[in-house]
Amino acid sequence: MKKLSNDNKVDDSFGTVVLEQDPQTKEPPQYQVILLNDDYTPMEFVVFVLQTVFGHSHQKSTEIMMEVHTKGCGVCGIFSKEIAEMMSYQVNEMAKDHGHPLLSEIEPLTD
Ligand code: TYC
Repeated sequence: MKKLSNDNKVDDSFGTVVLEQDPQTKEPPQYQVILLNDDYTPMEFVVFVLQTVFGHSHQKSTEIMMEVHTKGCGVCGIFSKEIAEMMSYQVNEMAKDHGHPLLSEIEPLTD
């Protein structure tokens, strides 16, 4: 492959012009914060955590909590790696501080 110009166009030697992403303009990877279900954490506490850590409304927090409760896990939000790590840490620490087994984890978003 040969670089044709500065605007990220590449000739694949079959005469096809392919658009190539400039590494400098590539978006940073994003991460989902996933909340896991358990049998013991009170529903109201999960809603409280979602409102406090993620800033979701009471309505939205209740929807996410019910999704986790019925399906086993659910997405609280999508962030950069550093922010997702911080949010997940806050959830897990809040749960520990209150003696609940509630856990969250982060997972890279693949496109
Ligand atoms: N399953 C819990 C209960 O019945 C509620 C719950 C919801 C716990 C979501 C964790 O991430 C969770 N009390």
